Amino acid sequence: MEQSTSYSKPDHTPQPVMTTSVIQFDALKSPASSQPTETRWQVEDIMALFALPFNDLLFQAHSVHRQHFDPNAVQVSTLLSIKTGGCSEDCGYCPQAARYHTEVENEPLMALDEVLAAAKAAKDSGASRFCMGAAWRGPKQKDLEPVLKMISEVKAMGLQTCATLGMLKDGQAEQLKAAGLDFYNHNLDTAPEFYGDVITTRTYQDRLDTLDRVRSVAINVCSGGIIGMGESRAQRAGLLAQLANMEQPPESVPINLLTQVEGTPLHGTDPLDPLEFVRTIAAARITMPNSFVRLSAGRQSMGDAVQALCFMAGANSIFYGEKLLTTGNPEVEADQALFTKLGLTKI
Ligand code: SAM
Ligand code: DTB
Ligand code: SF4
Repeated sequence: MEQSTSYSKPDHTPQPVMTTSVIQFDALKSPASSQPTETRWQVEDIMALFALPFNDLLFQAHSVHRQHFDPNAVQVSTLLSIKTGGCSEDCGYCPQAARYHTEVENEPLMALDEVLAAAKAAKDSGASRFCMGAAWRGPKQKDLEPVLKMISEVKAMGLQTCATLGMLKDGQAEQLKAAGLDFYNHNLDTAPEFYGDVITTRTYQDRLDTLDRVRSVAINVCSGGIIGMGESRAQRAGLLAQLANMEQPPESVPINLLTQVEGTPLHGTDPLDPLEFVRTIAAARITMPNSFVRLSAGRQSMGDAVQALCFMAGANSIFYGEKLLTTGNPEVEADQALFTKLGLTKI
């Protein structure tokens, strides 16, 4: 296919350093930026993928998937909302924004022992990564300190650690790294042109700046978006182009289907055709062949057949456990039955 020839695999091979000093290469190399530095994928190329006959798109995506990953292995992460509700931001999809009237209450930061109990339960059910989410615009220093302790203790239990705490300021990524954080989740959410229709209290550039801070300390980047917010297909392609054209695309790309919550501005949006969601997963797989593509929010409304198509299209990660942050997710037993039916194993 033409599209696959336009993709050039990023070369991460360290180049020789012309110095006799003891400084290591990594200390000299500037960190990969989240700003697009070259256009590996034009939005039109991605639109052309979306426009392929469904079988051709899935075949291409599945072929790319097999070249880069075990097609029957799915990474499983469990989410915990360590600080729920009362958020100052105006993200139009989010039940945790204080300004919208939803059933979510403003709760204080969870205690360390409760977080560790949830992490142990996640590990016992087979999760390999534990992701802690907070309904903040960004962490204040007094908030960050107890979270650093949670990260180091969860890591000591033998789980990979992930956090999603909002925008980071200078010095905060360094503290997270020192605590043992493996992944930071911060989504671009949508294409730059549609972003202002959904969120006004922080900019696209703010998000890219946070991703740069995460990259600069060598924490793995987890960044994706939400599909089904009323964006156009070109805007879905635009989100993928932003992610795929990063100097180093995210290691993990969550693709969320909007979970519509009563009281949020996006409640009542026309539901997306599930096959368009599968196409988005396939296009993410083709444009970011080395990334884990996570089939994230929205699985509860999909049923087994649509989820199976997503795995075929190259999704190889899920959130596992009955709850996402404030909304529901399939029961662990249902996921276990699905994995057995599809012959999938957990990473
Ligand atoms: N407050 C932090 C932030 O926004 O960066 C971290 C938590 S926030 C809830 C994490 C992500 O969850 C958002 O960026 C968004 O992509 C996703 N999300 C929130 N509400 C959602 C919904 N109703 N449906 C799908 N995804 C949602
Ligand atoms: C991501 O991309 N999806 C997760 C995680 N990162 C933090 C969150 C989904 C939230 C769905 C709505 C809720 O449960 O509140
Ligand atoms: Fe706050 Fe995050 Fe929800 Fe936006 S997505 S309102 S920043 S919790």
